[in-house]
Amino acid sequence: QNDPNTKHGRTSIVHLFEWRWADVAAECERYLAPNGYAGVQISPPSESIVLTNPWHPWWQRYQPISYNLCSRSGTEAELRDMITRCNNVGVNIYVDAVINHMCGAGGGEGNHSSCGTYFNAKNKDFPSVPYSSWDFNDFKCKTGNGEVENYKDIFQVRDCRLVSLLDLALEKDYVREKVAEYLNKLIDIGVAGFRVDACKHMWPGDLSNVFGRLKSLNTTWFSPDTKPFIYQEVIDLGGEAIKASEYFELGRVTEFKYGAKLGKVIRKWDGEKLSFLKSWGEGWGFMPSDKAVVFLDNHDNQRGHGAGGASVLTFWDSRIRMTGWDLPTMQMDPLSQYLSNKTPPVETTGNMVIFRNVVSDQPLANWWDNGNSQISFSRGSKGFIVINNNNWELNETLNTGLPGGTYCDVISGDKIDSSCTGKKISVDSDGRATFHISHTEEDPFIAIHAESKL
Ligand code: AAO
Repeated sequence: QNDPNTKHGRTSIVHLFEWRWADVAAECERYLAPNGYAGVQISPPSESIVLTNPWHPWWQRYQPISYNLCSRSGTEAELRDMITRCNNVGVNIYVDAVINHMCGAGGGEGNHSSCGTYFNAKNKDFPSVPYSSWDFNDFKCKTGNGEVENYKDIFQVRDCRLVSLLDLALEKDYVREKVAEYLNKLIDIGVAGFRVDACKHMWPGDLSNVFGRLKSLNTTWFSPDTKPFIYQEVIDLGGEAIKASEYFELGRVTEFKYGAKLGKVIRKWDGEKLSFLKSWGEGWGFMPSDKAVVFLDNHDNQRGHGAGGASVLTFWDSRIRMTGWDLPTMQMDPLSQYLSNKTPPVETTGNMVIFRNVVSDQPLANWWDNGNSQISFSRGSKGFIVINNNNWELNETLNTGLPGGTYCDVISGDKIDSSCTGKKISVDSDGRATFHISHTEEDPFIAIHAESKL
């Protein structure tokens, strides 16, 4: 369950937040597969509440009212078609699974759900699953208002309501089975795994039981006995009672420190410098690499929800974010905030996703820095990157670790057949090349790799 089950040596996934299934399918075919993307995290496909104040907010998707595969992203038929088409071009689908809770306690009664299914939040009645008041945790929660009030108390966090969301009793065999049925249906349709929402609010033992009920992946696209990839959303920035490490046995965990710390380095807060990245990795207090899913920002902290703090780089910081240069495992879709329920345009990034695939089996080598915020390094003999985050020019002759030849910089342009639409970098037979990067450039960095050789 730690293995993302990616295909063709691909290594990055993208979150197409709030995209419609039909658009995800088209994106897999026209852009993601040709550009080496391993997979897509999709918004929750389960039927959700429909809110009107504010009008249809993105977060209504995190309030299930049934496990019907019928959401604002599309119907079950559209979901199935998308999963098939993405799998057919080698792009995996990971489902954002909301299993900690149903809708908010104040969600009302009626058919105001994405497919018109009846529910009654006050009575905790969700007849389409069915769940009734017996299936919720309120009897266990000890806080006065039934809410999580204090993140230092592990019992509150797991037994009480997260922001008033009706908290499912995952200790019950019946609830475990209903959740597993939902996930297994998605496995049968062909998904590769799950981003499991709000895991901090569920007991690891309960999750272990639910995950133990999951089937192997669909053998149309995956080898027999392949387990679904599990990555658990646990926000652990330190200072709370619940640790990410409690969930390592069950699968991988989202590493929120990664984006928070990298944001500080790029923004040069607290005296941070790019040169400090020489030791970037577990030494910075991150979880073990083989347990982590790393990313710069997520749908919450882009929008002032969740956690990560002001340092997190989002699409609002396009120049300093330098999309992809740090080789994230997951990138966020920058456009989605405005585009829910609309067809998105083709994106033009992705060269760094290919870079990451090309260098993925290569170690960090040839590190250079100016003692400040100009750095360069290679990944073995397959890729090289130079970054200028200082307020002055970079003019250096550097060891690239690459075989001699002329390379196309994939930041300023693309290699098309044997020509380059961006800067050309000439590497000597001894692996050295001269770089000029002005601090006023739009993207003050250069990246070349084995497949961008001309
Ligand atoms: C909405 C309304 C609510 C309403 C509710 C029900 O906003 O007012 O009561 O409906 O009617 C999303 C939205 C929510 C929305 C919900 C349901 O973000 O606003 O509620 O849908 O529609 C915690 C959880 C974490 C969760 C995060 C948002 O632990 O799991 O809150 N993320 C996921 C999803 C998210 C979704 C849900 C869960 C629910 O990604 O999109 O909610 O399905 C601390 C804790 C964190 C905690 C944060 C925020 O963070 O560590 O565990 O996240 O607080 O409460 C420093 C600390 C840092 C701390 C932070 C903030 O940085 O270092 O640890 O300060 O205090």
